[in-house]
Amino acid sequence: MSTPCDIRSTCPYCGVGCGVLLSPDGAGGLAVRGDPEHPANHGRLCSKGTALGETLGSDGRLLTPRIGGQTADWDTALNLVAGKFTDAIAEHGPDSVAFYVSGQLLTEDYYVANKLMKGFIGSANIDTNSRLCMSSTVAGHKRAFGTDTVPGTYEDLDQADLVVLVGSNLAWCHPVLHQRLLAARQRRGTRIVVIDPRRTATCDGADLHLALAPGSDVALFNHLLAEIDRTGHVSTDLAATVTGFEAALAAALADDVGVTGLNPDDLATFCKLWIGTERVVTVFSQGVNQSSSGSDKVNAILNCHLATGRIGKPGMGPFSVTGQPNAMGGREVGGLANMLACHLDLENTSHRAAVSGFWDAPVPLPDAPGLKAVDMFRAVGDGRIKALWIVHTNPAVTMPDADAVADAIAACPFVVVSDITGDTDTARLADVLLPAACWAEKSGTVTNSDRTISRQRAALPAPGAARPDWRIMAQVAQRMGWRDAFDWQSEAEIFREYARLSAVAASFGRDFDISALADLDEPGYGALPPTRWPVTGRDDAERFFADGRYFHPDGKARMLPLTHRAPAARTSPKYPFRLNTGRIRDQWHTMTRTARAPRLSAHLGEPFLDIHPDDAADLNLIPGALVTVASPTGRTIFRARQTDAVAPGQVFAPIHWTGDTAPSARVDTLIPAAYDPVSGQPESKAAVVSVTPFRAAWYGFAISAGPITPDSTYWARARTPHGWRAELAGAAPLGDVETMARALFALPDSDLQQISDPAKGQHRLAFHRDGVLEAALFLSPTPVVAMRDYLAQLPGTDAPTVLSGRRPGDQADPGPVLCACLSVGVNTILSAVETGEHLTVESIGEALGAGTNCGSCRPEIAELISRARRPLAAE
Ligand SMILES: Nc1nc2c(c(=O)[nH]1)N[C@H]1C(S)=C(S)[C@@H](COP(=O)(O)OP(=O)(O)OC[C@H]3O[C@@H](n4cnc5c(=O)[nH]c(N)nc54)[C@H](O)[C@@H]3O)O[C@H]1N2
Ligand SMILES: Nc1nc2c(c(=O)[nH]1)N[C@H]1C(S)=C(S)[C@@H](COP(=O)(O)OP(=O)(O)OC[C@H]3O[C@@H](n4cnc5c(=O)[nH]c(N)nc54)[C@H](O)[C@@H]3O)O[C@H]1N2
Ligand code: SF4
Ligand SMILES: [Mo]
Repeated sequence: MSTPCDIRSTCPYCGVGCGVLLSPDGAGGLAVRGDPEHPANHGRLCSKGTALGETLGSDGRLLTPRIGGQTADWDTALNLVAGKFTDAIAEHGPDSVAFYVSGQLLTEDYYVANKLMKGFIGSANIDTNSRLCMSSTVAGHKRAFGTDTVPGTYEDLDQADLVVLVGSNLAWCHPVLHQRLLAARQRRGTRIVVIDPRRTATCDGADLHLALAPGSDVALFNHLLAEIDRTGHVSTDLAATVTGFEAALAAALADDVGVTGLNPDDLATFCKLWIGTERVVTVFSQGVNQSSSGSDKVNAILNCHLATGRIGKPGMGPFSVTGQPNAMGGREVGGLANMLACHLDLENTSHRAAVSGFWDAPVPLPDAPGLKAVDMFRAVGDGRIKALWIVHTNPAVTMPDADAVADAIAACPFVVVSDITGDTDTARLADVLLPAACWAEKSGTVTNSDRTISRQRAALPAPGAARPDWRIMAQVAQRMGWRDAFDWQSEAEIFREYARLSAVAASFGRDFDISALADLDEPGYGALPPTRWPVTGRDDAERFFADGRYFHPDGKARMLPLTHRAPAARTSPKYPFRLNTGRIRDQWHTMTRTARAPRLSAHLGEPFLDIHPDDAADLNLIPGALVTVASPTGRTIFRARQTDAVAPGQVFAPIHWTGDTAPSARVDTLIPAAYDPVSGQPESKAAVVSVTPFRAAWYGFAISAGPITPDSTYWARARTPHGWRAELAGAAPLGDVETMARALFALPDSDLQQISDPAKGQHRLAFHRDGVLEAALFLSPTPVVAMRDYLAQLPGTDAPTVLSGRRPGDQADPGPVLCACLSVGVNTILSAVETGEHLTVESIGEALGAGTNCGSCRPEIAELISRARRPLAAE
């Protein structure tokens, strides 16, 4: 139940778009609960949503504008930005400036950015991190349907009999949706197939996991199409609704499913399941999009749904799940360099004329696409872009060839970054930093994966001088001379203008139409409930494509002839491993928010490289070893984790660590800037690398109540409820350990307790003040063995036995945290399993609470139980 002081808003992380209830605690904090009335989550939240309240506070926030590192007032900063952009445009033309924005912006923010660049500056050089995320899906949808229409809804997952997850780790990346799918499976026995080169938490309990060769999805779905035809399952309505079948089938028949590396039995099982199940939803995500053949992968999936007519009906269809909270809204509002607002086309003269007239634009709208992300940063690098504004994204970490991108930003004559913190790898390179209000302080709308528009509502005042992104951009636009066109007083005004523009788009027969919301007054906008578009005020169709009509001029969908292409980078003796990258359960991208919540770092607190045990044996890796990973573009160091979840020859690393958290583990420094020729989306999951043992002269583990500032060759740090923890390693021999430790913790005169065995290279140091532990450091020539999670709790206590590195004998060690919501450790769960009384996930939940909140650790609990029971079964 909500209480009168609850503010309804939307989670600012993933595209599931869960509703949250926020109640300010009066001290700058917020209590956060799931909104039982929101159609996306019905009250549920995942670990990240649950911990939202812990990510707030003015600590670490950017509180004022900064120019060249110095605090400045808003007037000075806005005038400088407006002046520099105006000068660049006057001297070098409109295409000499660029905006790089984000799928995490609110629709109102996005609308302002797009209107300013395309309508008033007159350039299409606005692109967004959605280029790295959704652009292959946009291209695939437009090719097949004529517009970027997502036909799927969450209810389809409730109603399907088979759900195929392609390149999607739904359990970790869309956890609430995954739980919803598992609940449907409980009710109706939904079958689940996972198609992913890697075994993930999503595979747990799936009926089938197809560990296909990286990049081979087109060949797999071509095979399925051929089988659909061979078994006589092509839709009888095909001729009336679809063109291109013959050519698509011919190309499919000519393709070679052998490149998938899948065995014939699994292939047959998959085809039989898919073809034999009318209600099939094929969910896809970054394993599909982030590929040099990403658009073809999307169309290969759409081909199968179009051929069978399994689209536009309950419980079936292709369904691209969006990543960021407003990835979908950004597509609607035209945030990409190759589109206009409201799904109108930049290349279409009448579309341009209509939008130009609506905006009363002072210059002609650009008639060709602007620079897409990779090319944009190349243009920054070679000096074509004179002024760049980066809003709500961290490209120095997340763009492929990230070191080159950072160098390009550093060399650009004028760079503005709008962020909530000045401490990101990108913000550090800016000439001007502008403090943005964050999600809990701003107001606007977002659209989730199933086209539901939800309100984000401000629950807290913005700290310091921070302002909402739309206002900052509108104020710059006004100072560039366009006072009236950017003179909104509220988000609701922007939304109304946008809704009116959608009526213009609808007059061209486009899908995106929210014109019935154009008259929303302030209270109406304030109270807007979650609303799935279209919202035309007429009899809106229940779902798109139910009538077999698509948005190409002839009203028919297109099937495309497709052929498998291998990933752009080829393995070689120098780079023998294929590097896959992706997300972990409890962190969000570059961690500027999630790393502030200690419990979210408890699950996986250090960057890692997953490598198959056979490969690890070939490399003579010891347990806990660090490895150097090199590619043609960069070099990194990761902790190796040996696991058969990855196939031999493949390795996997997470994307989240940065210069601030683990500078030698920025994975995008390894990724080449290869991209899909149609969508421009980079191939973020198929780099080639070498892996070699990192020859550490020493390893270290540190805990501290205050910040830890290492400067060793390798380090990774994370917050804990009691301060910080860090993993360290050095290539050069240790010098004076006391000097090193005092500098590491900035504790020049605390009391030192030390146990050293210099001959063995073992050192343990603890610093106390007035009997209270401030910090401790463990050093060893081999990976440090210590009860890390236990030690991390000690700063701030008297901790008399800290130097033993372990818990006093009579207390059990809970082990690494598995359930982040309720802080339950692996050993605690294992002990419960060993009693023999708790052998199911449910029973563990009843006994320990683990897995009962967000549920996203349930697959890992199940895995623990089955691992612990295996020896028993073998007896
Ligand atoms: N916890 C968490 N959740 C998030 C995010 C986050 O940062 N953290 N970010 C959000 C965002 S922006 C996005 S875009 C989504 C992404 O959500 P997902 O796409 O589900 O996540 P990823 O981990 O990037 O990649 C998914 C899977 O693709 C697989 N894959 C790699 N190559 C191939 C291939 O060639 N074929 C196939 N079929 N699969 C392949 C990988 O092994 C990986 O398991 O997550 C959203 N949710
Ligand atoms: N190798 C590899 N690379 C990838 C991917 C991958 O799977 N593999 N995935 C790609 C994908 S799908 C995505 S979406 C990108 C994500 O990559 P990014 O968008 O670059 O990563 P974020 O950490 O989300 O960056 C958001 C920034 O906005 C700031 N911020 C937070 N709130 C606000 C606000 O309200 N206003 C403003 N102005 N700033 C704010 C944050 O502090 C942070 O610096 O990474 C891509 N890169
Ligand atoms: S699934 Fe988690 S991260 Fe995604 S919107 Fe819901 S609570 Fe937020
Ligand atoms: Mo994304």
